[in-house]
Amino acid sequence: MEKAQREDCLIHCITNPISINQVANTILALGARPVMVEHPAEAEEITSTASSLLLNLGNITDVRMQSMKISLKTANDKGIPVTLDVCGSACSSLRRAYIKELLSEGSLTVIKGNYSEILALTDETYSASGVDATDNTDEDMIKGAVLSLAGKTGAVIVATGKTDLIGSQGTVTEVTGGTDQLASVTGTGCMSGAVIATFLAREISAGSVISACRYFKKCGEAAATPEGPGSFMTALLDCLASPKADLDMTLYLVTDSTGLDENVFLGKVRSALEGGVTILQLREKTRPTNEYIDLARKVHAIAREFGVPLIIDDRVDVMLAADCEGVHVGAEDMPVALARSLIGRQKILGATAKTVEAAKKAYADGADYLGVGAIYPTTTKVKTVLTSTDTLDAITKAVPIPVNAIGGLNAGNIDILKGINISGVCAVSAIMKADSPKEAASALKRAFLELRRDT
Ligand code: TZP
Ligand code: MG
Repeated sequence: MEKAQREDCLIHCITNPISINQVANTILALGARPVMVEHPAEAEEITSTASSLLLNLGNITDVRMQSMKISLKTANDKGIPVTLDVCGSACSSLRRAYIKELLSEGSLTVIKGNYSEILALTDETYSASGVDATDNTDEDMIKGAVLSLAGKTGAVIVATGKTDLIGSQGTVTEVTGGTDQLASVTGTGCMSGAVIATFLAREISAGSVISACRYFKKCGEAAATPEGPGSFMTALLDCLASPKADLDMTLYLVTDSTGLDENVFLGKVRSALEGGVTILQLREKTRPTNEYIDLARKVHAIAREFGVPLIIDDRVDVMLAADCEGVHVGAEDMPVALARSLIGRQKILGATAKTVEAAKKAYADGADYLGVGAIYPTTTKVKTVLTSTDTLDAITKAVPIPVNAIGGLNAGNIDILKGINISGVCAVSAIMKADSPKEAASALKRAFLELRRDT
């Protein structure tokens, strides 16, 4: 299926009343449109106009059971992805029997439940009381259940827990992170199902499901608050709505495709992401606009598999055309305030600053983060001057947004940054010119994390 535009994505949800509002708000936060319809006489009509169908068995009723079957058939006929949240399957034989019926009548894209709920679908003897996850279940046992269910049903299986386990075609991917606070409010499991259904509306793939799980965990982490569960839920929705919320500046790769064949270049980017790059910037100085947009789309697809935001260097138009997460501007590019007014509040806006004054102005004009350098002389083609570590230090103290260092940095020379409150390091050649961008990225990340720990 063609990847749908955000505003085109209608997500039909047949879900429970406990969390219906949170589920609808989650979908809205992701830029898609929720429709919560459960009358059997409306099910076919509504599903046929949707980009994705979410079925959630929480607090199930006869009416919803009837509608779900109608909507499943409609979705299957029209090639619309179906996410089944098997909420409560561990505590209800009615639900387990119903899931079997659904599986015999149609096909599911994703089956999602907590560890107990997934286990209950493969082990007839397993049962639990209540709908909450029991995280003390053996992870290897869950992996086995995930693989066997994936094999039997052809669906991507998502078992959520401290580590999400996503099974598809013989492999299990682990997604770690998140926060215990996700269990402090009701409905977060249903919300994660909504995130999966919404991601599937844009792209039907196991990678899309993995990205959804990563995104939800990152938003949970970013929303964690000592205030308590009420504030956490509010923050969680805010985080889901903004790609900035989970901005991880630890390892910022700025690309350089000079002299590289496109496939080699994309391979290097993928390898770097495998090595732990947390934010990516596509930097193209001479490429014609149409080719820049085309390449941005390709790089964006790869970055999304890793849940990493893609920032476009200099070009607001290219960023908007490829619907990337943000743009980075330097002193000779579009002014920060103007860029902000063109891209709106949600997109990430980065700026280069070489003085405290420029940093303060960029912050006041709407920058979300700053790149500061060159710290060392650089071999990468760039118009820059050296920035002292004293200036870098002063900038981190002058603005409340993340500040990254850039310029000639590699795993062996970042000790110079010790004691300075930067959020991460940026690199071009240390990663792009390495034989293994994966190893170079992972070494640089490790070096920075060690430096931060020792600071
Ligand atoms: N801005 C300041 S230095 C620089 C940019 C884009 C290039 C950094 O490249 P490298 O290869 O990491 O020194
Ligand atoms: Mg620039």
